[in-house]
Amino acid sequence: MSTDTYLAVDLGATSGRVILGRVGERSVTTATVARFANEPLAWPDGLHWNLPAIYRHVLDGIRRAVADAGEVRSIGIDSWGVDYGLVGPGGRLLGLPYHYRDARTRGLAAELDEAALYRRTGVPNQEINTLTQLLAEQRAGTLDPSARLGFVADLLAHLLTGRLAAERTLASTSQLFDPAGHWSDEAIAAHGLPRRLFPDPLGPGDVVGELRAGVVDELGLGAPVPVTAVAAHDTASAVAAIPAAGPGFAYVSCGTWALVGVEVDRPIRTEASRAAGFTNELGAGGAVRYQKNVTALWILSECLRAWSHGGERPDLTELLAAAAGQPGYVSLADPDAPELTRPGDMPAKVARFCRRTGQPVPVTPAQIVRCVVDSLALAFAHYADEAARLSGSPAGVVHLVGGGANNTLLCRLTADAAGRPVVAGPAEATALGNLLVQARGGRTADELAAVRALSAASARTVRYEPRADPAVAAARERFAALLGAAA
Ligand code: LFR
Repeated sequence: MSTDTYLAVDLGATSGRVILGRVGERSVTTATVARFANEPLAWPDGLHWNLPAIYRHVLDGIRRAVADAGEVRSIGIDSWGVDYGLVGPGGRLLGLPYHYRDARTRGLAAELDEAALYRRTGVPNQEINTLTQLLAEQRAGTLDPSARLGFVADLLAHLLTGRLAAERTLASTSQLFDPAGHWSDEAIAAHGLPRRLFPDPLGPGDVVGELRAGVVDELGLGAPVPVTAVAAHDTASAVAAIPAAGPGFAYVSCGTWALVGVEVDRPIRTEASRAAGFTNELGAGGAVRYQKNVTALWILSECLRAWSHGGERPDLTELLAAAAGQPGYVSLADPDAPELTRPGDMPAKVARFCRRTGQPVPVTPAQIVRCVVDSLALAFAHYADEAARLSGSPAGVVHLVGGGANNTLLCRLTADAAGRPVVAGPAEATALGNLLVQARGGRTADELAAVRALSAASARTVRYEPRADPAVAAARERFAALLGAAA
């Protein structure tokens, strides 16, 4: 049986990976060839991504992968959404991309006409959106009129091939793209942004180009390798690899963020949907990811950072075991309360949230972790139900993919809170989706079904059945009442 080798470059907000996939008729095996930290740079003008360092790691990863595998059929790149860099004439990079948590967008999203934007783009106002970031640059006078914009994965593809395009799943995170599949000229014009900023879109499964001669030489490759556009938004790649045989599921793609939703055929741009904060982002196979962005494991990593001493981080597995021994649903927090979405002393902020909302104040690390994990599980259940209700799609099971699938306490509590089974895994869904879209395509529903079948045949999953817990219903009500309990 023949196998083909593909390479996935998977760029996350805290780390990047280069993963080699050997794809056969009925299974896929993966091997990580490089893993590196993605550390932002706090520069005088704000928080940036260290794109040159990422590029260097990606080149080293490709070199190592080709040395290991002998031959690679294609390379696919995915990254987190919304952030972009600007490319000037001749392909010159105009500065480093900003980080979506940079403070320059504070308060700006609230000034936008959300109802009109939602009708055009299916995306509600969020400070992190590309649109908000571009408006901050426009006001600061730093938006070069000759520039074109490249989302992070598209920028890397540009550096490798010389071609700058806008992959649709990434573009759909911007609040400037019509989920029908093209840039929204109205949204762009309404904000006085230059139309030439926005490169032509292409979709999962299209070829971006071949590695340019300079890269082929530098890496000492025998021949150029094609770069394929995958579902370049990391969440879209993760959702593509959900090991489901058919429709009828909700999903949680859980890492730094959790994206909680359902897949639908066409965007839902109703007022009720806007009020509930759901986005319509594009997926592989022409699907629309109807989902809510929830701040997720980042809250726990910020807690660990605050509890670190002399560079030593406490062990998360131990903390989760201690949290599992704590009583549940004592204190709950809205993971999207503004203070919990910003860096800095997270345990104190969680405690402050509980005090402000009249709940017992968690003190020990185990109590704080329990509060966070209870709250995330309740958030996942709440938004999975909302997604099913607002879209009219049944959601019999919840597929939980991404790093959160390794968190047993979180998966178990999500099943209890949702009152339906959670199928957890694969944890490496993003890299798998990236590899499988290269191998099986990402344009049609049939290609997406083939990607999912292969993922289901290869991925390790754990099924959590909901336990009857009489405390769940009251906890769900308390959680819902906390949403929007702003400072
Ligand atoms: C997840 C993700 C989310 C996006 C956030 C910021 O990694 O891509 O989908 O909302 O990061 O880009």
